[in-house]
Amino acid sequence: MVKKVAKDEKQTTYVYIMDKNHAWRPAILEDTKGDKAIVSVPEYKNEEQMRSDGGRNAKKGQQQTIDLKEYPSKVLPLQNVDHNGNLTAYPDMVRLPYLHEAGILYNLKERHLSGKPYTRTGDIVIAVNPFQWFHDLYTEKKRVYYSNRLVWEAADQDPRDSMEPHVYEVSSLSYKGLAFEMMNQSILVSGESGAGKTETVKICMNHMASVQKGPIRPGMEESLDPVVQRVVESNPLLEAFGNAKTRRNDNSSRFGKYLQLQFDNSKMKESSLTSRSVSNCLLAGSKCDVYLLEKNRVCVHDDWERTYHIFYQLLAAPDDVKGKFWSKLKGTSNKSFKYVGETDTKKIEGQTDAEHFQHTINTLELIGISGDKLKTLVRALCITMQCGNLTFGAKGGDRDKSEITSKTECSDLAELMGVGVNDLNLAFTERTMKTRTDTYKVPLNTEAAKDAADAFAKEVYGKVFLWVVKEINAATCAEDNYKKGSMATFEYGIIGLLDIFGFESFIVNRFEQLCINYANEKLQQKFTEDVFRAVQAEYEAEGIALAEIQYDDNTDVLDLIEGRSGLLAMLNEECVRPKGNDQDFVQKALVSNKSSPCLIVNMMDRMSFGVHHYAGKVMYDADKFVTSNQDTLPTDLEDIGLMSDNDIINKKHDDEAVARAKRGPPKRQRSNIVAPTVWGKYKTQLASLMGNLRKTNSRYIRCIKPNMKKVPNVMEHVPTVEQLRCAGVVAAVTLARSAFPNRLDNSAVRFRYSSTWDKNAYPSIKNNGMAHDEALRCDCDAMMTEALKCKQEIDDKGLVKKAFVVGRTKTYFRAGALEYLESNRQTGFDTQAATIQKYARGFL
Ligand code: AD9
Ligand code: MG
Repeated sequence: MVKKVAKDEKQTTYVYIMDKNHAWRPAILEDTKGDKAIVSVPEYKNEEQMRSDGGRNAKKGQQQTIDLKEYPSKVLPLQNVDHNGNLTAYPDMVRLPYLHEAGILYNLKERHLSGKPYTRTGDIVIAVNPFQWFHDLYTEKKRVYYSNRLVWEAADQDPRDSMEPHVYEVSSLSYKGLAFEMMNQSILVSGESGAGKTETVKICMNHMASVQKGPIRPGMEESLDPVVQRVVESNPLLEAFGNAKTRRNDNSSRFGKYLQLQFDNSKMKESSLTSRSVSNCLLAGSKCDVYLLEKNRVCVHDDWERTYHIFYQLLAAPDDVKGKFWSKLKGTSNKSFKYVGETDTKKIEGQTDAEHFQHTINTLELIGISGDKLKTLVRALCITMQCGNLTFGAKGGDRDKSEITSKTECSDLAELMGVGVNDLNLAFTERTMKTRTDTYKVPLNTEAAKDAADAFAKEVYGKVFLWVVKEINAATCAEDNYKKGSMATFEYGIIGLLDIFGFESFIVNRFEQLCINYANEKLQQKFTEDVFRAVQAEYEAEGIALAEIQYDDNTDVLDLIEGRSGLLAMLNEECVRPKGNDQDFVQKALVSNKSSPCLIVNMMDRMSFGVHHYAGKVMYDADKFVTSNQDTLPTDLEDIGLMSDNDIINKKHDDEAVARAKRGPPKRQRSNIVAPTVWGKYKTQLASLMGNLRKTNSRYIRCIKPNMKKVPNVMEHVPTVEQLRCAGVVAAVTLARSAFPNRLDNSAVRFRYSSTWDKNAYPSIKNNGMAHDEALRCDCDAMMTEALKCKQEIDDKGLVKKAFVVGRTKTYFRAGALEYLESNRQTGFDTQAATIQKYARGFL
């Protein structure tokens, strides 16, 4: 509480107070009277002063009285000030003397403004997007430094204590986990749009490709293995097809991605932690699963935004190149195609569209897409763009019927697809209806015909995207490399990198936002499980005292979304009902979930409902939920696609994760299958992703977007705090601080360290009537008390804080303790003389 805060020499107590515009701002505690705190709020000339001063040098400003009973968390003690009264920023926030949201905010801000984008909280790395490249952070020297220290050198304690936090430590530790602990790994990168997820994944991936080279010594030759090159190069290719300029990010990923780096670790079985002179765990390939491409963007985008990069790239190519793919592409520009349109954007990621195109073509060739295959791909892109140029008019003056009025555009499209003009015209302007006994045609009006053209374009682009992903996978996956004979045995371990859209809450939220937020709820559940539940439950089971931890459990929200009568079930039901509609979906969902604490009813609007997500409340507009969820293209459009001579669009491409999740042989008879809904497929994909992630050891990188203007050296408090809350960072820091990072079974402790221990001193020998488990515990406690005496600390109250705790079945070690024991164990084996005890005493 406020009265307990540390006082500086002048006996002034500095605190943080909650403030609407700044989230938290420094203030001076003048007095406390009963439940009231009287604070004065310093006036700052600028943000810079507020950053480091903490209220010491600013003019004393207005006084405020705060009712602490009513707002218990409105005043928080100030922390981290040095003797000059300036804020000190901690690289690892687990060490923050005062731990709260304001402390974390100012700590991150101080580091951000000093050019340090990465901060650690235990094992989680927080990456604040600097919006400027600190090239020094990503040099070969830096990469080698992290991998050598964290992977290749056996350290006697956690070397991170003396290292600046970096995402390279996450990649290094994941590699180490795979190579030396033989456990599959994953790195889960999250954050809102533009926070830096994709860049972070690229940085980690490039690092991983270099860690695998083994310990690097000065003068060692640099070379890029062709497998590594293909894997690294596949990224920009995916971005060309799946990224677009949005308001929030010039290079925004419009799909989710789980990239699995496959390492051949068959040789690792023979090696051990101590033989780290060469790398035996080599990158053998990669495989990528993709989620929810934003197909709408193919047809419409805001004026400020763009459709997918690849279209601009293609249209910026030289005429002679364009002409080789399709003669009519010569002389075209962005404005020749309505879906594309003019753009003010000159460069993306520092390169023009024309430069990007060259790179894209080179990479396509690298993965084997050239010649006719490349032509097929480019022509499929042309088909997509060409659909947008079709215009429709009423047929013979009848407004219920339509025909294509842009005859040239139509014949160009027919030529591109290799179908008849008439067939094409009918596919867009009529709909075939089937009853049990009859098949008949219904004409479409111009609006419906235009919608059909858009739907077809989206379908074609969706197929193009999945085809590109499949081709990349075929060129990079370890299975194929094995077949090609470049691997000795087919056995590999995985490091998965997840780059998936962060939580979204806009003024109007639609079906897509619900899908995205659903994925985030699932990931949050895993984060919660990983960081909180597992440790808490384990400590409880072990009988170890743990400070009460506050965290948001989101199972209620997940029940509301994916439960038996939840939103998903209700929407799917509405999609198969003949007259299913958005409003009925909302009303049914509200009735069947009325007891859910997470559902928000909107009395003013029957088309609206809200969800209390873990990251906050979001109101959804159910307009087009039913159609967005139906993934079936009308048969006329599907058939015209299958009739095309273009090999990308005349086949069905299923998302790999969905395909894998489906059991049994593929069913060909369309009429016998109930079409899966978008959400149904997505749920299957997510379940498969979560299943895969659960088999890995996960590490987390939380990306923060410090300001919405995308400029360097600015941290806006309110959005930053919001992101910290969404990411569960505050709660995670609390936990990491109270947790013990390492643990070993009690039996393993007694076995591993017994060679350096006088067995006659075992408490269990002295009292051999002890039960087995009890004997183990007593022995471990006695051994470790002795062995880790030098690692114990004296806390603020003068009490001894041991470096370990013995639980019912396991011994828990504070940071550095286990590494210390390990290093001494090896010494003990070698010399047969030096005991841990002696070694330890030497330190005292
Ligand atoms: V989205 O959800 O795909 O819209 P991301 O992936 O979170 O988003 P991205 O990685 O694309 O964001 O980063 C956005 C921009 O921030 C980049 O284009 C860079 O200009 C900038 N960025 C991100 N990370 C770094 C970094 N480590 N150093 C410098 C960075 N700039
Ligand atoms: Mg991205």
